[in-house]
Amino acid sequence: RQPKHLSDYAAPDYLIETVDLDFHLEPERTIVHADLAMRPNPEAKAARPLVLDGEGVELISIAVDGKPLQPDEYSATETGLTVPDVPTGPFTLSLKTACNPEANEALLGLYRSNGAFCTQCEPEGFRRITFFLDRPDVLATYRVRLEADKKTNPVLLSNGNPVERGDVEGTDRHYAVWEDPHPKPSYLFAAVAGDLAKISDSFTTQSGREVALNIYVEHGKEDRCDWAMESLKNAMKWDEERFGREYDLDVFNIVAVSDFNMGAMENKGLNIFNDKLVLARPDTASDADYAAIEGVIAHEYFHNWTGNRITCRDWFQLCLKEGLTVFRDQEFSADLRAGPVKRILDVRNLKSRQFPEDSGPLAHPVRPGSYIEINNFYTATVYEKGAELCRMLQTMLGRDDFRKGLDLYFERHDGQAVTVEDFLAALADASGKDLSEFMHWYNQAGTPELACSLDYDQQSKTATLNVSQILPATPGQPNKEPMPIPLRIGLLGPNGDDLPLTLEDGTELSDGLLEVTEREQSFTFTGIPTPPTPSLLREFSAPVRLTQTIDLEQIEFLMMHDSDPFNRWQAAQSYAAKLLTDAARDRYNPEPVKGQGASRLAKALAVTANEEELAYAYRGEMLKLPSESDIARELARNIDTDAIREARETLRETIGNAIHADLAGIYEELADTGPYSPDGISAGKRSMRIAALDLLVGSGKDDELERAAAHYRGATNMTDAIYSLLILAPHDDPRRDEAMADFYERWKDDALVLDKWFAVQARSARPDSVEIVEGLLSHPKFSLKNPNRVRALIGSFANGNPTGFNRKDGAGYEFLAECALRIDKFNPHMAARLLGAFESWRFLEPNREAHAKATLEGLANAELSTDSYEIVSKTLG
Ligand code: B3K
Ligand code: ZN
Repeated sequence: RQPKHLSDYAAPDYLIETVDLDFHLEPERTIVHADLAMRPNPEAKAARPLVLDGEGVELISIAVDGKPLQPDEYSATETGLTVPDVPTGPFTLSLKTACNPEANEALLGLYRSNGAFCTQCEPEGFRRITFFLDRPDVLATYRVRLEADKKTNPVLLSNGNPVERGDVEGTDRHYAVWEDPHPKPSYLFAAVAGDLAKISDSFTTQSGREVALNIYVEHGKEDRCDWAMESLKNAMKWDEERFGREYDLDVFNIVAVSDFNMGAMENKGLNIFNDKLVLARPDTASDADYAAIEGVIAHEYFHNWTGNRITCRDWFQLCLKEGLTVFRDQEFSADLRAGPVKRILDVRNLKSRQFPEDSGPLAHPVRPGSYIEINNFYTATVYEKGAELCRMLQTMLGRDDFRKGLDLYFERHDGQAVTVEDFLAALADASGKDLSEFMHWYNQAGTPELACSLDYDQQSKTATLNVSQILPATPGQPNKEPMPIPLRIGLLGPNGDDLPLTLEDGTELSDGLLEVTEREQSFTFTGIPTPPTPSLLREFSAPVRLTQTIDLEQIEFLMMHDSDPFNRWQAAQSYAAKLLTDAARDRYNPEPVKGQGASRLAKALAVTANEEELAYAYRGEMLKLPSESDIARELARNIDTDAIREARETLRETIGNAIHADLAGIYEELADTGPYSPDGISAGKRSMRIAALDLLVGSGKDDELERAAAHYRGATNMTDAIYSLLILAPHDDPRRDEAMADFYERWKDDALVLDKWFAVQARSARPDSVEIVEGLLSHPKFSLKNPNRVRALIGSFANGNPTGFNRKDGAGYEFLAECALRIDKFNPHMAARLLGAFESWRFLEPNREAHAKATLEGLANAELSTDSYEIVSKTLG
């Protein structure tokens, strides 16, 4: 349980040039022969013993250059293999090992999902397959032979291109050989064997390479693959056009499995997916599912260049591939769909998942300086904040220079394992911009606060924007250096138009982009005839918390006029958040969410919702109130989740009644969306209509609850079905029970859809939520062993039901702790993830805080895996 430190990085003592693997696949005892062509690393200091990583691997035999080693010539343990004496030049290490896929419930290394063999190696799973230098800076080419029973495993897949296949004479077995010409680290290794169905297509790259595309799924799911295939082809084309990146093998295979710890994995030429992120049919997947599939298919594909061709030197550099690849998939989705709406969704996601992490006990830099268990660092900070850093770089360099910088990065480092410094050096060299200060963004944790105020001077007709950056202390980092912050702004004149921005020195800011570099800085704009309304942090140009002296009237003005769609939406959110926090602070006070401010907000929302030039999806976002966790974050301290909910429900009621006619009009007008299509416009209509329905039901009128019930009954696609079910779920009403039962009956044998049924109940805010969720643990369809089901029930409860999880009596905390302890015994990775839900416990009101603390202390005294130990001990602080 000792932390590892970035500052201790040392190059590997040995290198592996080629890897030859031969798998004899058997569910309970798989034998692996590995021939590793090795040599001492010329960059390493002195000759040292060869130490390979291993975890739970049984060593059967070992030889060096064909000569078997005697037991006193090596030592094999639970955690590795040491050979004190190896040749000083190149040599071949041959290993014969065994592992048990069937018993592998951690789902790392080689395991079984629904009767198929599959693998998950990132970050350190390969060492569960054989002994190896299981670190990302050891790159080798692989040749893999898979042999298995032919009847139960007609499909045999690994990385790279297929080179040979045939029957093993005189047996029921067959084999396939795969070769991957691109050197890769072990974490990108993958193998799959099983009885799977496939759908195929092809793609011709810009240079004319014909690539065979296959998606493998469990039998019976072939009719749910079209969207993933279309998304893949779109991603391949987009990466050529936007970043000049072409695919580099003859085949690209995707396999969807039902037991998977996370979303998907970018193994070279053989992406393995959680089936949730592949399978979609209009009646089984919602618009959000379709969008997620599109985004993740693209994300994993984009890794082929950002992650695979150029990989990370060590796991501290994880953001190098993840932040950049998330940025790329965000840009892809924004280009395919309404861009501003995608930005809104991404920022909302960042604020709801990354901001709390960055302000809590688990805060860490985008490039962490230390970790105990690297699996705990696949975080919103590394991914989503990491993506924001790439976005800021693009903003500051401009799109063209950013592209040039990436081109140089690919040219310089293809085939290498590199660092964040290498990435920034390429961008700096290509653009001529000094990026040395930007490194602080990677090394300093915490969300900067950008405190802004605008002074207007009537005499000189100037407006001065005063900015200070406040860098909060985070664990282990009390003091911080100022960072370069791209701040995009506009100043609105009295009619709502943007005023020209001229700085004192005469510089015209055509794009409104300022660069804040100091702790305190002022920018003076000349020729401003009357006091302007500032629109700051347009497009959310930096991942900061903006605070400014601005009154409700100005916010309302921005809500009506801001030419920046992001800030226009942000204004509506800020307005609502102000009312909601005023109502929920200290003790619940209904005035702000019932009074004049609330009616003004309602009217402004109605105006925007009726603006036909705006995209449906955008208007839908406008109609969504800040979530309960958004409000909690705004309050920042002394959080009472019941008061927050009451405030939000009251505002929903006020708005639902105040603009009832507008909402009902929208609802009716958008009734006919035609046959289902996942495209942005159709999805936008559904989203806007459901947002209107949500507010209508919020009005509290029985007619409106009936409307929601009818919506459910009339649904012809999963989007309409699941959102109306969500709206009905908290109500004590026979129509709710009916809908819930109907959904169950219809989908009880479809795992992915049934997950939604579990999730809806887990998320629904009711006084008895804890008991409901506890009861569902014993439902015959529930299993702790399937990660999707665990996330659907336990994860949705802990992260999507703030009042239930934070119930006053502490029962929600106890429930989560018990579940996590049970799961920790066999899948530590999953358990540690769930425990992340405690990250904001210190901001709760004293009574809840005490309950959470007691639960965490109980956990700390239990027997925990390293994964969970790291989360619990750091959370307690
Ligand atoms: N690189 C994988 C994540 C691996 C997570 C390991 N705990 C998927 C992705 O980010 O694309
Ligand atoms: Zn990724």
